[in-house]
Amino acid sequence: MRRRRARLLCSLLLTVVAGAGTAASSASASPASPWSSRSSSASAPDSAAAAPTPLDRVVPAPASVRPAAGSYAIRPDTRIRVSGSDGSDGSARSARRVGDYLAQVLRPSTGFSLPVTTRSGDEGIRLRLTPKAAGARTLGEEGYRLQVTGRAITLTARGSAGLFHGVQTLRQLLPASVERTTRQSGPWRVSGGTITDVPRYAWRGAMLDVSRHFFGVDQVKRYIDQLALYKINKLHLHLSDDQGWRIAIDSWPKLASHGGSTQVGGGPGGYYTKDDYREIVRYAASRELTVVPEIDMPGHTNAALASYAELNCDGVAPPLYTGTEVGFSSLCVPKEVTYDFVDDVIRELAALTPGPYLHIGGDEAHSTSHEDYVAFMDRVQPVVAKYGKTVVGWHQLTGAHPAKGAIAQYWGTDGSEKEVADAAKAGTQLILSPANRAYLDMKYNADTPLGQSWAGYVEAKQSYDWDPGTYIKDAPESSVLGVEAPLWSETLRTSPQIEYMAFPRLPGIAELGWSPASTHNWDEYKVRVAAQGPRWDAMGIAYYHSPQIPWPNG
Ligand code: TNX
Repeated sequence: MRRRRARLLCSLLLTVVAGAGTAASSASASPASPWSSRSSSASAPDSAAAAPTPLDRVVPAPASVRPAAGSYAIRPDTRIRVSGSDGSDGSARSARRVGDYLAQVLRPSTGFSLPVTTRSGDEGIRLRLTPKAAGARTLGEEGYRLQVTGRAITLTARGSAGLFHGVQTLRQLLPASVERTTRQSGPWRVSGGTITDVPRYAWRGAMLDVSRHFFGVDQVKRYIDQLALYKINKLHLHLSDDQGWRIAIDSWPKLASHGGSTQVGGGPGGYYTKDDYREIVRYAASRELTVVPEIDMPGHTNAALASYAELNCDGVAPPLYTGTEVGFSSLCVPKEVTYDFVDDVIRELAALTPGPYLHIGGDEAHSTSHEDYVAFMDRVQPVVAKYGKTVVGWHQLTGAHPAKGAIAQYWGTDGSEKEVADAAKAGTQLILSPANRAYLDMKYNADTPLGQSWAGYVEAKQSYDWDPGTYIKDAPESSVLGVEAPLWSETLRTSPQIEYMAFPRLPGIAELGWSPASTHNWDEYKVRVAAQGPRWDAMGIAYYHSPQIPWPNG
């Protein structure tokens, strides 16, 4: 009964979202938007009054948890003590940056001043970045240790990413109301004990399709903040497709000005200036995410073909496209100008991108012959290397000749593709995004008002319950670099719509990427993810109330 009411409420809310224009979807609009479930959960029992959250009630599940007696309470006079190593490795600055971030999270809801200080002390919240400490060696760049006693919370890491991920764990150990932006009553207690945590995989990605519908910088930042909560470390931006070219390229200006001028359904579209893109990269880095830009080629290129007639084999520019069909466009493989274009685009994009990866797409090239596809990839992959980047491509690349070091992103469903396994055996690393598990744009069920269903319905359990290490038949487990959750935007226009599709599935994919396989257990996971619901309410995240998950607030 409660569930049915929750579902009804959900679909009502969705009707509101579906009708909301893009203006209502900017980051700043969210906390106060009619979407936020703040008011509905304000009357829920205050979880802060209950026992503090057990140390293992965290998503992704930590690698090791040792509970101990007692707890630490953040108080009005608590300080955040940051320290780096004595050397000039920048660790002191990084520790301060993470300390400032933690303070920003905690100050509004606690109402405490929480000064960030480099003064040492054996009490308070202590963030220690010790790149060379012997005891920290096993933590790697992304791992952390969180020790909680009655006197102090001590977070130790070797890299700023580890410290930052540890802060995300600490947030989840505090009452959900800590995420609110107005003063709450507390108390702010954290259970005693030690968490030692390292990721299973190096690649824990999320992809946002900004081509089918364009999302502005603030919307992307809002999503970055949500990804960071679950220790996602790659933001893959699908920057071009048939419906829109979304990044300014100086040497081919019409790509953005014309190719970016519309979107699915014929709206105004948009594109990132180079400064916009730099700002996204900077913000992502401040949340320990690396941006992976994608220019999809040789198919999915109508927006480019519409912008420059010479890129077409017949020399005629097609009209802009605002539908949702795929597979009808192709760059002209035999023409030399195609490679001038590709070189210029990759050069400018590589120069803007500090991360080591550049994604060249390569999926659904149904209008390119196999021979042309192979010839195109043989010419284009070395261009990516020439500009100092590592090739990432959709797994169709494994049907051509993946360059040495190239990474293939798997988006099939059952893991049976022989060419993918063969490439993996020959050294190609794999990112797993099986469409019937990891695609966040698939409908949850027949009633989901957004999304697609070509890979089936993907409920929360279906999305979580698989093993990336063994998913591709006959691929060595060591070839798996990690996982990624793509969010295609044919049906999505607003931040609440992004959130409805991403939550609760995204945290499940994040857990597959982070947590040891030994922790994998749906019945335990569903309880941990249920505890995220009140946090999402507090943050104004418009999530899907999956009936498979025992939400504490219905
Ligand atoms: C397949 S997955 C696509 C996209 C669509 C998506 C919709 C992949 C590499 N290509 O072009 O947007 O399905 O679910």
